[in-house]
Amino acid sequence: MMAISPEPGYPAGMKRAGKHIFLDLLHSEGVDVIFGNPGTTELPLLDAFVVEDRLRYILGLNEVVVMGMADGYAQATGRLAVCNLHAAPGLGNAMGMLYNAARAGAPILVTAGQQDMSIRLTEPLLWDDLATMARPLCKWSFEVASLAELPRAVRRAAKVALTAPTGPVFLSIPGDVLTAMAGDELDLLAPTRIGPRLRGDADAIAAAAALIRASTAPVIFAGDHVARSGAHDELAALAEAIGAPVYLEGMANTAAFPSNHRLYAGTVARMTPALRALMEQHDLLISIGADLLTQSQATGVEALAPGTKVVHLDDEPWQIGKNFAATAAIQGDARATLPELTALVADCGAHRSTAIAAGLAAKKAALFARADAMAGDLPLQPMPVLKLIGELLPDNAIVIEELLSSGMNTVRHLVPAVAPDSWFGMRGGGIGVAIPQAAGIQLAHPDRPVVVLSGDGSALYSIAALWTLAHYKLPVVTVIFNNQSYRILKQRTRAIGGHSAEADSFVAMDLQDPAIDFMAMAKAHGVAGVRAETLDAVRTAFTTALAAGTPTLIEIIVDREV
Ligand SMILES: Cc1ncc(C[n+]2csc(CCOP(=O)(O)OP(=O)(O)O)c2C)c(N)n1
Ligand SMILES: [Mg+2]
Repeated sequence: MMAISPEPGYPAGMKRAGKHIFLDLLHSEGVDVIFGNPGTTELPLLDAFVVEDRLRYILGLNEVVVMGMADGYAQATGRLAVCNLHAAPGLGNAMGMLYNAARAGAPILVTAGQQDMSIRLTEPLLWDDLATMARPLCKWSFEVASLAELPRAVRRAAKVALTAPTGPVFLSIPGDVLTAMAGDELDLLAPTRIGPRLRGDADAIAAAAALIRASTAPVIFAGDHVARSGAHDELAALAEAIGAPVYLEGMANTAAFPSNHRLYAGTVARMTPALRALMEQHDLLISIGADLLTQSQATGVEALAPGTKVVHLDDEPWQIGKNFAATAAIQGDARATLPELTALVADCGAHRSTAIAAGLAAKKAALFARADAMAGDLPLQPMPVLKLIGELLPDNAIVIEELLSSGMNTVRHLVPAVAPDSWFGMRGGGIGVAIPQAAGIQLAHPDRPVVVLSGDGSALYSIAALWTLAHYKLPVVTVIFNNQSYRILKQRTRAIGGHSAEADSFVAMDLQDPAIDFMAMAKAHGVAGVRAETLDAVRTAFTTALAAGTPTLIEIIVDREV
């Protein structure tokens, strides 16, 4: 039994308040930071922080920022991240970012203060049924009715968030749970961690090997699970052995395969006609933890031809065969399972690898040549800017990407994404997550350069995160590609071929009149601001910002033509 330690400053044997017990529980679950934005229902917790020296409270100026920070921290560490929101409106504000975190499988314990149980029935201000609000986006959602329930609820929440498929969980914590007192009669219980290295079923692996050996043109799609599992080497060994290009899944979030590997083929298209064209060139799709196949818009075209055979390995059974029948279906951890598969296929396609790599190298060279050809253009084109940033980026940097039209499927060639924990971006598609995530990631990795690549429109959803960077001295370099528009929406509107395409006119997609003053925005939040309109200026601004040790916002003026 874990005994209750005395409240700081009080003699042993005294009863201890729920607010301290809550922090004891989190500390013993390995938590060292809570991201939050406080209100009346959370005041007991904030009061506890006055004498708390094991955990830090990191303030975000709204719940979009708070939830995004927790998401970044959770994804960058793989450990439990905790955030604390303010009752129903705070949880409501956080929902978009909670959606992103859920899609990314980020292990987060989302908590919200709740009105006291004693007045719950009267429907007080800020009250609502929080557990029901959070439930669709969380693996488990529960309202803690008493201090007696708190230890078991926190233990279960942490275990559920961290067990594959990892993801957010929610606890509603009424104020009177935090102010109630308990003594040694309350057992704080202990953490449970389920070992993640589940090895796939031997028969399913043998079935997958047989399909691969019979294939003449296999293709591999790699997803977040590969990065989380740390299975780069194991996947590279498989790809070389079977002679297959490796694509990242459509809404590629992590560096699921090292971009400097000779079989790295970039991200797959998000639109199904392009995806279908790619799949016509292959007779077997091998998905290693990829989301098959996220569509960003209905096109009426199926991504896979009928009868395409699929080998599907994932730690998440829900994903396996979800939309496309898995001919061989393996539930397991990639790093633990791939070596057995690679051994069984015995270099069956290794003879193809060099030719495939040569083809990919030629495509990559052509892309770099295209970027070089645009190097003299003004206003700047995104491609030469990205190529330059890629050249200047330190090896141990972490990139958080939310570029939309400035990035698409070129950014992950032009800016290297090598280590499995070196890149995060846009899993859920809800924009405004990048700068908050960067704050969480920089807190998790204080010694690594952290760089945000964001569109102007996206940055504005959560620009208040700049203040958190300044306040906690987090030296994130925030690079904003400013085209004064929602350019990707213009491209998509034009593609549907209606009045916009005909008249070259777009409603509600220009961020002008007035233009957003990003330099004033930086100054207002206490971070350094630099505007760059040429490649030379980008070079100077980026190298200076990396060396500064304090946060910088770099605004790059890029072409706004659609
Ligand atoms: C929370 C949320 N609101 C709205 C959207 C719709 N949306 C997708 S991209 C986009 C515009 C992005 O603009 P910007 O970041 O400037 O990139 P650009 O398209 O100009 O390259 C919008 C509004 C979204 N994905 N998520
Ligand atoms: Mg824009």
